[in-house]
Amino acid sequence: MSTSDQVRTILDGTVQAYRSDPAYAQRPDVHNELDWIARRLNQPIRIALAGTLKAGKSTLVNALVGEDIAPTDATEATRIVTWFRHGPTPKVTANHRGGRRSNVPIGRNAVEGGLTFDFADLDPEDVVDLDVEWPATELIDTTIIDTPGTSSLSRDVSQRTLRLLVPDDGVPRVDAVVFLLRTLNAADIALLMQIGELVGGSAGALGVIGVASRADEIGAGRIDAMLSAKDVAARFTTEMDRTGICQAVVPVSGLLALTARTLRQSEFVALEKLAAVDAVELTKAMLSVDRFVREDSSLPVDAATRAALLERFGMFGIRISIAVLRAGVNDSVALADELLERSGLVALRDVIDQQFAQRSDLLKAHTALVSLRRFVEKNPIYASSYIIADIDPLLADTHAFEELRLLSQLRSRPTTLNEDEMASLRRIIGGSGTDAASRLGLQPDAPYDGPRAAFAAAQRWRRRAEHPLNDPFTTRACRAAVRSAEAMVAQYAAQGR
Ligand SMILES: Nc1nc2c(ncn2[C@@H]2O[C@H](COP(=O)(O)OP(=O)(O)OP(=O)(O)O)[C@@H](O)[C@H]2O)c(=O)[nH]1
Ligand SMILES: [Mg+2]
Repeated sequence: MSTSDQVRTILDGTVQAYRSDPAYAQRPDVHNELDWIARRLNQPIRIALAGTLKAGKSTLVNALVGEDIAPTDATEATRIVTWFRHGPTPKVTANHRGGRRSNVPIGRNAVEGGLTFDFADLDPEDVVDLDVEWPATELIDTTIIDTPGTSSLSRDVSQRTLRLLVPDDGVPRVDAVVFLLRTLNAADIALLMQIGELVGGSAGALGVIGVASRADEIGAGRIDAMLSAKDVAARFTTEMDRTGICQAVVPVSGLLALTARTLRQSEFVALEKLAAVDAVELTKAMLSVDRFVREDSSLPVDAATRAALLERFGMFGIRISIAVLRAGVNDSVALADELLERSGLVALRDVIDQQFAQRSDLLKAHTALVSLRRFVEKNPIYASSYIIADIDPLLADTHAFEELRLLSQLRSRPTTLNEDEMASLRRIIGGSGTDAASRLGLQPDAPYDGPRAAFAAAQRWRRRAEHPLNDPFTTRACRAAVRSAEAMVAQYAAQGR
């Protein structure tokens, strides 16, 4: 039986227990809450984007969805938690304190073309969160939550994000978190720890990815900005590794990614004109932002268009586009592909896919178990101890949860594994994808090696687990690798039958 099915069985039993308990039989609130926990198992995975003020969260939401739907202007909307879900037609609803819901008119920002929500009839203080339904394919399997930036200066706004990620009642609202950081300081790390505890419960984080955001700005707009960003991300990774919370850290330029995904033909034409300018002259005109947007510049593109390009691409984006065009790319689709690749979004989506999407049932099952446990503690009945006795072993023994915990902890805790062993261990417990070929490091065209490779891996990790100089954590990690390998041996045997 899969973990999700086991969770459903426990849930069914719990529903029965509360229905037949006289103290709760007439309590619709209690039954609704149970119903809500169960329903979430069948809904898309919920991924929240969180981070410090102006870290680029809303821009990254837009880049991930491929449309300009999360407001990035400085209106009230940026101070409210906003849920982006799939729906047949665009619709924005405000959830008020006390449970009232109201419709929010949607407008287009005249200058940038992005969405704005009309708050004329709303008191932001009274709004708990916003619900945006949007017909984007990216939202079919994933609900994305944009959160207000956290900062020590703006407590009330930070509180809204914390209430979502670290709710007082301990019932998780989201299944996974992408944490954006421009710089790393003690407050960021403290917040990250709090979030990690929420997402994974006290046993360690499940499903947190770090993003070194606005990566194009790191190199001050130079062509090698994204390369420097990789260095910075590597440093971030080391810092974050110490917190033992993130499974991966990726440098991303949300702005470049969004522009690539929504590139306009007129922008392509303007960039082509710039690319045709004499190299020395262009370098001079692009020495600084001020020079580039100057009214009296001799560049063959008018000042307003240059300013618009700057807004959409950033200095780095313009430079890299020109370099790509000069290298012979001559249509807008190819330019968009190249920019998307360089933005880091493709890499981020791969990591989200590996860490979250391939495990979405598990992450949701984990959320349901933690929620149910809190629920039962809060509403005690005679069967409470039996229900908890079903939940706890599942939380502790589900091997896939252990894999996720280890993927985070392996970064922060010392082991006696050498570099090669560490790489292979991370792979076998699913760090590069959860399918057998990724775990065993097999080439896609040599699948027949699978059974033998799985068997050999099980033997190798069993020996490694028994090494006399292992510390307890190393032994635990090696045993997990044995279990992952044995699961594949069993899986291949079942397929061969
Ligand atoms: N150069 C560059 N600018 C970016 C990038 N991402 C966002 N920005 C700019 O940074 C500013 C803030 O971006 P937002 O996406 O609104 O950031 P946020 O984290 O949602 O901000 P708050 O919700 O207000 O905390 C905007 O002017 C964006 O255009 C990026 O990747 N590169
Ligand atoms: Mg925002």
